[in-house]
Amino acid sequence: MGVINVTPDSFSDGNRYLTVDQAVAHARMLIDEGAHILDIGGESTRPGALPVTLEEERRRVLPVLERLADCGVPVSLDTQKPELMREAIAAGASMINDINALAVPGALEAVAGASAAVCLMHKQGDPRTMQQAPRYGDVVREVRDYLVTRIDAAERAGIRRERLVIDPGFGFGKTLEHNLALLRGLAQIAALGVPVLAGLSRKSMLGKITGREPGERVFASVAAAVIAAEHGARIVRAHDVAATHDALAVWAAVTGSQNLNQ
Ligand code: 7PJ
Repeated sequence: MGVINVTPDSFSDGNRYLTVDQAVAHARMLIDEGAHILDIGGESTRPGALPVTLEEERRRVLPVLERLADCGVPVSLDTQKPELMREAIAAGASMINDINALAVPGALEAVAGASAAVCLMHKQGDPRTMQQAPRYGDVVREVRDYLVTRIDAAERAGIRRERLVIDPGFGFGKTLEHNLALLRGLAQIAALGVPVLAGLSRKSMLGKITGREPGERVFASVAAAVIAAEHGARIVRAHDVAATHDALAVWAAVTGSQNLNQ
């Protein structure tokens, strides 16, 4: 899954894909590099980020989504806003990627009647404050239990399990130790039987390990992607698609997993 941020304040590539033309060009490059899914985001969720209004987020993402509706790969929208989920699906989005796991009032209903896939992500707290003092007893168990409650909520709302993807939400209210425990224990989450998405690309946990700035975390991100795949992730969210694709192609060849080019 290749990431396209249409935000002026994203930590890793903020400001670089601001115009619709630039975002679309970047998307086409990511497809050429081997992305099988594109994830478009118009609201930064990095630690400390401030929310954006519905109007502003709509203005950022809908024109990009419309231009990419026939790009040849499924397009996901990273949003927390039920109104925008509906509009994005109408504009051709194949997946809603919600860091709130459809817990905001109206979100379950916004996607229930459609056929789009949904990514349910775990987070603790909200992006403004989530990194201040994350606390868990057993992080893997708590994240897994939360995802089970959100899978149940989605199914009760009429969203079939086949439409769901789950995500432990690396970096969303987690210390480095929490993130490492989740990566080590990812197979316990994959054992729920719903495909797991892992988003580790350029994240600050990799900065803590390597001492590098976001733009210099490609090698660390690739390593993390392969480890995530090895522990059961089925979708890897990545900024550096070419590097990640090749690394996963090697992993797939070794493990006999489905050829990434098919
Ligand atoms: C994630 C995300 C993630 C899912 C972001 C960043 C911060 N969606 N959106 N999982 N991260 N599902 O790109 O580092 O980990 S925004």
